Amino acid sequence: MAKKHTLPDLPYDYGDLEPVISREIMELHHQKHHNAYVTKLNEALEAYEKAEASGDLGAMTALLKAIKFNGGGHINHSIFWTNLAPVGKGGGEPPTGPLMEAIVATYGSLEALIETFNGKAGPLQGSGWGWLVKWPKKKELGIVVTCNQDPVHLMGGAIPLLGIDVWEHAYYLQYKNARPEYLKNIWKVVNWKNVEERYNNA
Ligand code: MN3
Repeated sequence: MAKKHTLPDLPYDYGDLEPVISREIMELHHQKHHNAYVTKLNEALEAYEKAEASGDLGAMTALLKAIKFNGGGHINHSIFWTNLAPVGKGGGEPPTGPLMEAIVATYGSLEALIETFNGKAGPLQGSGWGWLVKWPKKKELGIVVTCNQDPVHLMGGAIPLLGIDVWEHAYYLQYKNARPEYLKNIWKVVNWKNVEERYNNA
């Protein structure tokens, strides 16, 4: 029996990221969107297990797309929630230590990193994510965008440090079509301590 995946609790309350992200967005995003990825992932994995048991290769291959999309959605949102923190509880407090040194070495400053990141994630066509990653071999930082719910590790084994959801469901109720405004504000609630932990463990 395949392991059932479950919706993780948020490490803060739904309204705690206000005014940067509204309670309404956080509730819908976590309870409806992320929850749907988890439910559909479990359904697809169960169907895959049945298809595998009967040796139905056609059915197995047909399920891979759903596993990638919903599994990616579960992976990405599970990272995203921990990448954020309320103001006064770490949100927006700049990184320190080896991560900050790597940011300065690669981008010159935190402000320059943010500018580069927003310059890539802002114009992304359709739905997707912006990512700060660590490349596995050179151990350098990088900024990439992914489409839909593709998990970022599929890009050459990139190790996700910080993911910003730029699907419209992440901002539309509050920012309407102004994705750049959402991207300008989101840094006020980025939990750099969490990004640092991911960097140090990568
Ligand atoms: Mn989302």
